[in-house]
Amino acid sequence: MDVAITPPVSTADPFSREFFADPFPVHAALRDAGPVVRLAKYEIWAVARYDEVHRVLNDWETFSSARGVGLSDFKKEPPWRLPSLVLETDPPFHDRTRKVLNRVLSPAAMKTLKERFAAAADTMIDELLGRDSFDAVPELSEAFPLAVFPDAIGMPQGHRHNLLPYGNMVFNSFGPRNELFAEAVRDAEPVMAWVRAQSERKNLSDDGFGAQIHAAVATGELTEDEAPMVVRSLLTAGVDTTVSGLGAALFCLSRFPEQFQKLRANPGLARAAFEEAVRFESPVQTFFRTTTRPVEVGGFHIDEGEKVLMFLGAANRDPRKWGRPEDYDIARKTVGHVGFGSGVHACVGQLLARLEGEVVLQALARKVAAIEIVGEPRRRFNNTLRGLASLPLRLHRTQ
Ligand code: OVM
Repeated sequence: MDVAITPPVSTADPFSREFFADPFPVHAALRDAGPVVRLAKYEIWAVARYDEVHRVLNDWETFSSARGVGLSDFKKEPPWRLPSLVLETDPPFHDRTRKVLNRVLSPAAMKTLKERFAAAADTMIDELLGRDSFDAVPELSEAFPLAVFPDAIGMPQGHRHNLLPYGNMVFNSFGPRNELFAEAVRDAEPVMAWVRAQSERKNLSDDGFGAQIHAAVATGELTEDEAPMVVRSLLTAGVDTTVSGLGAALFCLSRFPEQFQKLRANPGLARAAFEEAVRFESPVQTFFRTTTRPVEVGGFHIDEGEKVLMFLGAANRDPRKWGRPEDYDIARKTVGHVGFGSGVHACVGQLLARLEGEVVLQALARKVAAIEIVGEPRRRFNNTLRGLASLPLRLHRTQ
């Protein structure tokens, strides 16, 4: 006899301002409700436990990205922008693009950037040490990626701040068509044409990531129409994410001074301290998949063509997986965290993100004795990203 098992249902809205202000009680409730939960408000499925999030991320054949990794199902409504050739695709088509990006963002490529990035971080921290106090969001977590990443791409000078409203818009677009999205579209409207122009070969230097992507046309790996689209992926995914990641690390190290002192004692922990901040805050909070077949998850039946929301941030603090998940601990074994995703779509820029995090935290560890929060930190709400609008800091110089 078939027994209809009704799945747990939640009325939570994970795209509301109340949720963004404090997502953690809702994360816990969703994890505790069951291995999958029905979100009544959006008529979708959600997974918030580590095991299920990891499973969904690692079964691309069942949980597809090609119908969009946001709430919108590309099969039911036309995509609002041309779909990404890497994010919003499945193998084997995905792998073609991914191979090019893997090469451009490879360990070997990172080696050539490391010294330059480290020098830029040292200069920036030296400058900030000369100030009484400053807002670490615009002046460090935004300023650093904007100082190094467009150069690495080979973009022309000027207007680089335009990348921020553009990224903010795209990351909001993965959620519902709420007020946050509408606002972000209004903010990004004036920079859309500029962003498109930045992806063209003629506007890129001969020695950056951009030129390397365009070079994949000559090898037959990409078509002429595809190359600017792949550059677009870098411009979209490479700034706001690392801004949120650096902000997360700075916020952690200023809230947990004993952890900063551990880092000062051993600056070699800079990379680990950044990684733990990515687990702890999960700058990218959520992505969706769409089921390609009927599937069972944790004993519950999900039909074909269903949207499944993955709470990366909840998985990264699941007590079923992590000891003392609410502690920011730079000595923690963070291996397995899903802050950069997992599986075939795992963040292709994660080595670049880690390099940026490492050099900034190394500079802090070497030059700064204490990080003081001197004003009220404010969050920036986004349908996908968890980040800050403001973090007023004072840096105390190492004697
Ligand atoms: C892209 C893209 C956009 C946003 C995020 C992302 C996290 C990729 O256009 O390919 O990955």
